[in-house]
Amino acid sequence: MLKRTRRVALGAILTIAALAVAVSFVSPSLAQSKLNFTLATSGSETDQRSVAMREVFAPMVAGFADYQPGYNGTLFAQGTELEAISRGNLTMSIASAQELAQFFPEFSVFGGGYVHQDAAHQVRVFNDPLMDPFKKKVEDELGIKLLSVMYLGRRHVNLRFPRSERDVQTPADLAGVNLRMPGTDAWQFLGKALGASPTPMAFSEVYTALSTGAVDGQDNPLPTVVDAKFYEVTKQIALTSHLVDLNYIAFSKEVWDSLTSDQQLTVQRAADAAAAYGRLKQLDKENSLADFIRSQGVEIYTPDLDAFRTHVQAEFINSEFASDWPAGVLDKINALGN
Ligand code: KDO
Repeated sequence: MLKRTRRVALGAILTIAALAVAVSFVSPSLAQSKLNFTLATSGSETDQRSVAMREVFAPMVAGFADYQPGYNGTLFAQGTELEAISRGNLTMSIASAQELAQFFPEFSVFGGGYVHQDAAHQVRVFNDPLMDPFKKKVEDELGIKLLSVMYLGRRHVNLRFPRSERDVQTPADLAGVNLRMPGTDAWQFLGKALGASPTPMAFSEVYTALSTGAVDGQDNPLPTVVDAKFYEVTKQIALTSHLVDLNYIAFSKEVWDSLTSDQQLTVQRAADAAAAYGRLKQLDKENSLADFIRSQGVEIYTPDLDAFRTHVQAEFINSEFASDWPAGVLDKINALGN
């Protein structure tokens, strides 16, 4: 009797052990059946585009994909993300038009000074048929889908010098100013068109470069000045609004093609929802941060905007960049403005 009980108990233990082994084999493969969407950005975790992707995009795709973001350029350095997606090493990035212009020079039109007028204009341009050949080329030749357009904001000139040392009213007042700009040709040209001497540098290095005086200034929207704490190491902001800046949500075409049509629809909706949410948050911050920045000892003022607009637009129109813009595209963009 005792023998039989022991046999039954042993049997039960073996069955449980076998089940445990089976489960331990099954669970990893179940976990793997969910996709991993990696995203690389040089933005911080608290940047509104990052927040929007984490709080809006990620939950919407959670049924079939885990969202895995890498902030502050830790997954891939700024400017190398598109190549990483193209090679199959990354799913997504938050890409600038100037980065795309490295592969397709015509994209420099979307990074041209005083081209977009505001956030709504960016959206109209992105959704207009004028974008179709641009999107198609990126898809066909780089294997990347541009899902949606995110709003970064109006870029302004932000300098280490107090205004008493350098009052920036016109482009001539930026002569000799060593202005950090992101590191592609189209970005560098924007710095030159502003009248400054541009220096290429990754976003993650800007704070230190400002604090040590390796550069005289940088350009970014007010929310970025606050998020990256540039107000700690600068003394003035001239509200040049020289670029209403955008980023595209770039997505691997290879991964896209592996999705079901329902999943594709969900990813597209999630990207649009995140972009819309981030845009509203960023606009809100842009409209409310000036007082805080001033309270930190940074003077904020409006320079001669006509002088900047006229100069920067003429520089672009007469540049080699403009010769890459498809005929009539600037007129179409302008026609979508206010
Ligand atoms: C920057 O390097 O100044 C910039 O603002 C350029 C943008 O296109 C974008 O890459 C942004 O940095 C990063 O996302 C960090 O905010």
